[in-house]
Amino acid sequence: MYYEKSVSWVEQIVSEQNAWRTHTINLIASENVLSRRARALMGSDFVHRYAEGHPGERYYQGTDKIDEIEIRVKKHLKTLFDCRQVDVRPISGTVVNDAVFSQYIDPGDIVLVNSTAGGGHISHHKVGSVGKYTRNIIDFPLTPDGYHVDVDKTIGLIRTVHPKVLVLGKSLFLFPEPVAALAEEAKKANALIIYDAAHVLGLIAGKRFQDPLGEGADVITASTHKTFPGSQRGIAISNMKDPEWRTIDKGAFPGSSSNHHLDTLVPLAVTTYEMLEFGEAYADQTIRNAKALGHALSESGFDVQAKDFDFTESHQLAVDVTRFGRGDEVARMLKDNNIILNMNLLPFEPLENVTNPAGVRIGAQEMTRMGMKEAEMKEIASFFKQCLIDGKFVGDEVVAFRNDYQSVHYSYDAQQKGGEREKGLQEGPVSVTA
Ligand code: DSN
Repeated sequence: MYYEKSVSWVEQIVSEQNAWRTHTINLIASENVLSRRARALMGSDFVHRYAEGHPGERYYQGTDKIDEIEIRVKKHLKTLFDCRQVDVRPISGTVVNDAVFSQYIDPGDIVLVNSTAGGGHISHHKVGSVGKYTRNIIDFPLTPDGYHVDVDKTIGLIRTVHPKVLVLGKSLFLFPEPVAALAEEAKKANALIIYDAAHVLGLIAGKRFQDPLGEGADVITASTHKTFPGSQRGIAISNMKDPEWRTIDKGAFPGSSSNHHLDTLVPLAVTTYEMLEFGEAYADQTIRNAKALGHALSESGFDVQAKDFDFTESHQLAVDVTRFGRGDEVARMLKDNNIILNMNLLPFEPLENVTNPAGVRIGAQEMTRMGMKEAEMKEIASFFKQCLIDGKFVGDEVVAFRNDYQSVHYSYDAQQKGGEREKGLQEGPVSVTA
């Protein structure tokens, strides 16, 4: 019988993780860090509690305080995204996708999505959420560079197959989607445009990416913890009017979640303030950093994708690493040097390569939030070169480098100095009212 006599090993592992990941160069494009002020609110009494439905119409007593937080965070999110409707109850990006897909996709419906190799998220595919509702899933045609939807071919496809839904947005997401170019044709075909903004929500909030609703998308789904540097949850955003929005509301509850994990809603309220106040500067620097890293890696001899398009307009880069091995091997080599990223299929690769693809994906958002700028991106590119091209171990240098970047910028943390931060948790400026 497996039975360890103490739980201290759990505490030990958590403390090792904290020490390790605060001293690694974190380039996973789907992650970010909470500010100290947001994180300090986790683990409150809300971690024990339940709430279903909407504030004021709950199925449990004792929800007065979370009701107040939920009402106010939604108001602030509506200000941030300049929209009519927000649902903060889905507990992740995939859960919010399922909440929306379940309401709009019926057996036999045709749905256009980004292919897996073209960057599409697993929830958009046959084995994911869309596949639970229909098998008729067609990939958007791509332009020869592989990183853009081919608009003319897609318009032809819409006219021929009459899709019910277009799912734009993806996980390997270097450039804006052609929402405006497809919106008119989608409308003529009576097709709904769902825009999965999980990766770029923080860039949209910071007004440095496209404006999907303004360009004609019907609903945005997203997680709240990639470029949007919040707690791990999901969100739906739209300008639909109430009767239509009620469909998505039902998809969120009771359709895809009941209690919505109140402990993680609380820090989201703080992150929303941070994005209202510092979001534009953060989004701007994130994209500058991604571009700077793309240039520096390319100059060092790496095959950074989409060179003809200046590598990226988002937080991400894609690199073909086949010169050094497969993506999984290269990601492991970098991890052994304290540089953390993930392997990724590149456009037009066969799906069989999913566990040993040609590429790796890089995200600049977390290191941007830790205060790094273009100069630091050059240093990161140099670590890549030393490790992968020169075959040197740079793990200790990476730890020493990262030691200088330990506070979260674009947040209230950054306004307080050193030991003042903890005290500051109670005191930072709050300039937006509910
Ligand atoms: N698959 C995750 C990613 O893009 O990393 C998102 O769920």
